[in-house]
Amino acid sequence: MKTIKNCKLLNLHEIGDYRGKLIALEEIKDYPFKAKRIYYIYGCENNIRRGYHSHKRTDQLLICVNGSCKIYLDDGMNKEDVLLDNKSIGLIVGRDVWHEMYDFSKDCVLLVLASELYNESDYIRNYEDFLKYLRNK
Ligand code: T46
Repeated sequence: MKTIKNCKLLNLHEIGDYRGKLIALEEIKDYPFKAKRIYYIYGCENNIRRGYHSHKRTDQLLICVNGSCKIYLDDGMNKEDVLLDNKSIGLIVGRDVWHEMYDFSKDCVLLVLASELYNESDYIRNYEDFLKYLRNK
């Protein structure tokens, strides 16, 4: 993965034995914030695109716990598309990163751990406003 500000891929520690696998996520230790909120996205058609926003204060960990999808990231300078198709890989999408989710497989379940409670005023949903916000920071 190229350098996108506030973003990185995490290898999540798998605990496996003959019964199957388990991944445990402890705040700070396994991902770099405390999660106040968890949500998941599923039932998405392959041709839809979600997201189209950045966050002012919220940091998030995205894990595709079933199926696959792609995440488009843009920090105002660099842009990258990341494929999530592995339950033991997490993607940190920090604040100030424009992101879009697309190319969902039918069975995709995208789990998200978020550092803040839901607050619509934390979203920037217009791309020009996003660039302006970054310039004025
Ligand atoms: C993000 C990406 C990865 C709530 O009421 N509570 C919540 O916690 C969330 C996440 C959403 N909502 C409401 C707000 C909207 O009326 O659910 C509706 C759909 O949300 P949105 O259009 O923002 O969904 P996505 O898939 O475009 O974006 C979501 C998250 O909102 C966003 O923070 O980073 O997933």
